[in-house]
Amino acid sequence: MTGRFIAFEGGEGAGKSTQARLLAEALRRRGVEVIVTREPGGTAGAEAIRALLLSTEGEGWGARAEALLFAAARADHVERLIRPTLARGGWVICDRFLDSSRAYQGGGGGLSDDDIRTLHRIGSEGLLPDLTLLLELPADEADRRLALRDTNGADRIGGRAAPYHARVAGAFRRFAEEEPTRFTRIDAAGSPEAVHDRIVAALDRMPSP
Ligand code: T5A
Repeated sequence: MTGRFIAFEGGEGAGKSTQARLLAEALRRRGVEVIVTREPGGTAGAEAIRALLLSTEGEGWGARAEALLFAAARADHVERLIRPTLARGGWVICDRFLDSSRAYQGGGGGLSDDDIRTLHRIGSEGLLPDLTLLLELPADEADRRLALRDTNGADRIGGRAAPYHARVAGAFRRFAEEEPTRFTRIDAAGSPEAVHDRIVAALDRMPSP
């Protein structure tokens, strides 16, 4: 038996980490073995790459180097954590996955979708989640939540200008319209509990393997 792979996607501050945690707790109450992990990160190597990507020190990375680093972090994460967990029947909840690279390095950074998908094919053999939950929240509400939390400022990518993040949001919307069966759109407004209930309803509609 293989486990199930669920990814949370969406813009900054939409509530992905909060909802990943709440969903894991709900699944554990149902007796499911589940891990919560994140991108970039999740393994020692990928966390090291995360630090390189998100640090605000130094001059940062060009769009191509950035895309390669995200793909390298994902390759390590898939090989060392995600695939082994699924193979032993565990569930994986991942805070961001491939579609973040498509939205940020593609939509935001200008790389082609074909190039991002090629990097993913090489790095991670094209692995895709069984369910991708796209959390959608108006930018002003996300900004309000982040202002309350990030009193020390944003990381290198989160701190990019509003037009960059508008392109990211537009890209996520386009992906969901293009692949309505792969993406489940979740209204991320309201209390954490209300959003969680929408997610559990979406999960319960997911076909059995
Ligand atoms: N990136 C990542 C790429 O460019 N390419 C890639 O391929 C990948 C994988 C990752 C950065 O890297 C980029 C995208 C990002 O810029 P990150 O630190 O993981 O950096 O940042 P995010 O994924 O954006 O995560 P955040 O932590 O900023 O936002 P979340 O997880 O969406 O939101 P969360 O749950 O932390 O909530 C934010 C705040 O709002 C509160 C929370 O308590 C928290 O304070 N909150 C709510 N408040 C009111 N109502 C609700 N319903 C709330 N839900 C949460």
